[in-house]
Amino acid sequence: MTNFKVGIIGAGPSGLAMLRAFESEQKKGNPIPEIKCYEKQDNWGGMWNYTWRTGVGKYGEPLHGSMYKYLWSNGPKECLEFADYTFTEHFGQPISSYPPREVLFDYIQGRIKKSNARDFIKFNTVARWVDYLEDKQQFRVVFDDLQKNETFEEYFDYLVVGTGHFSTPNMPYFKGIDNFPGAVMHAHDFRGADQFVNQKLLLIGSSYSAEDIGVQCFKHGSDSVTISYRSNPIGTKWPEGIKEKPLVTHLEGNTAFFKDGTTEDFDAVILCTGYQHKFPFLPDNLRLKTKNRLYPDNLYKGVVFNENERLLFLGMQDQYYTFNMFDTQAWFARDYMLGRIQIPEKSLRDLDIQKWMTYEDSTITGPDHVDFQTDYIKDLISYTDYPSFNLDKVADMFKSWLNDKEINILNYRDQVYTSVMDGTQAETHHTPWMKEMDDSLERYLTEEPIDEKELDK
Ligand code: FAD
Ligand code: NA0
Repeated sequence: MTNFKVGIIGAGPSGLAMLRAFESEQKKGNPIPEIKCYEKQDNWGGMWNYTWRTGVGKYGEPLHGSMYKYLWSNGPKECLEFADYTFTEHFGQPISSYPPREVLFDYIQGRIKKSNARDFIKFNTVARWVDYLEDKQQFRVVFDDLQKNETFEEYFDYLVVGTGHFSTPNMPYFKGIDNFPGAVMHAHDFRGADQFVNQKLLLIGSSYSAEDIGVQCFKHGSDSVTISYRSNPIGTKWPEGIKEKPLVTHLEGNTAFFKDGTTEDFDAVILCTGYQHKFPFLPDNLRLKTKNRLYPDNLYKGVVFNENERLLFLGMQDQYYTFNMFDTQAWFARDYMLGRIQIPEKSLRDLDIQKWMTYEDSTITGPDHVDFQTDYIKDLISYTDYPSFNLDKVADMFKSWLNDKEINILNYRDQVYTSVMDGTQAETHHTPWMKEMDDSLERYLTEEPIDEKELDK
């Protein structure tokens, strides 16, 4: 049956994947349900829709964006490529394996612009509250139209939440940080290295944000970067100017004290301490409660909320795979909503979730995590007609990416990979990443290498 109504919250890569999944069904001539997507920003693309703002947006809503200037993909694009829309189809020529943000944003838009997806999206509209009405078996969702400053409500048979989970900072307290005289911010509010040129930086946390913000600030001229870890160091071979230290115990003035008994003075502190899964529009009984992990609890197949099977979540996992994983989830969600995939009763779903969580607990290394997520996607793909692709080869690319970063954190973005979708061999970028200071789409697509002599001046 298709005479039901689906609400999608968020038009980032996950929400757009959901729209695309239904569109591909419609293109086959099959009926689809009534769909409406609500996005609080004024454009689609989620995280990839860069904003200069921090704190709140123009309508006073907590700001979604955590991306910053000079952000280049941190994994090979060949690992995130859509199976039904390749980079070569979009750009008409081979490009490098690690494009900057604007180029990836352009790619995301390319696929969706070919459809009529925009007609289904209401922008500048924030989901405020959701109730599940047992008698009607429907969700009542209260929205605010931010432009008109008006509240309204809609009813849906299924609700798909694609609101991301890298927007609400996890902000731990360190004694003395209140009196630190320099800038203190979370990675969520970092908008580029410019303000940190010639500064001594302390980054707390040891994952992607610390690694990437640290390397970017080093590249753009910070004096020094010290990364302070709680559990494990990142452990790569750092160039002179970047180092890792155990956790900060406290600060006095601009001096940080570390667990190993050392001290160091800093000009600025950036908390790269991760994000919280936060759903202020969902009541307790519908809320996904999880840390950033590969298999969040309570989600059957990583998608269907186990306490209410009409509530679906996309993209809530920690991510090696991104765009193509969101696609496989969206295709699964679509076929489930269309009644093509029957899910088992709750106790059996619990067992399946437990099986995956136990598997995740047995993983230790980066390559283990890659294998885990590869297996997860293979499982999802087996249920739908999402175009299958060579996931083992993608897993191999992820593993060599991990290795490339260990060998040289400053030039891993100069490596090139081959698309498993269409066999296109990526081109070496015209300028080595460490020397390329301009991350615009225009500059990226020019053939001109930078003038090395100019750089040496
Ligand atoms: P998001 O992109 O976060 O989109 C969620 C959308 O939901 C947003 O548009 C938001 O405005 C909307 N929304 C939220 N709440 C509401 C509400 N209440 N009502 C209405 N709308 C709402 N991935 C990669 O593959 N490669 C990278 O190089 C990479 N770099 C990253 C760098 C940073 C700094 C961060 C934080 C993430 C990065 N990622 C990267 C991961 C990134 O999160 C995913 O690529 C992708 O954006 C996730 O898509 P999503 O749609 O699930 O969430
Ligand atoms: P992320 O690095 O922002 O990436 C998000 C980190 O915070 C862990 O190291 C954790 O340590 C540490 N931490 C948490 N609480 C702490 C505390 N109280 N004291 C000290 N350290 C603390 O977050 P996480 O969750 O990976 O790590 C948290 C996403 O952003 C990633 O998916 C990544 O893909 C994306 N991203 C991408 C890019 C680019 O593509 C750049 C930045 C971010 P511990 O002890 O728990 O290990 C370029």
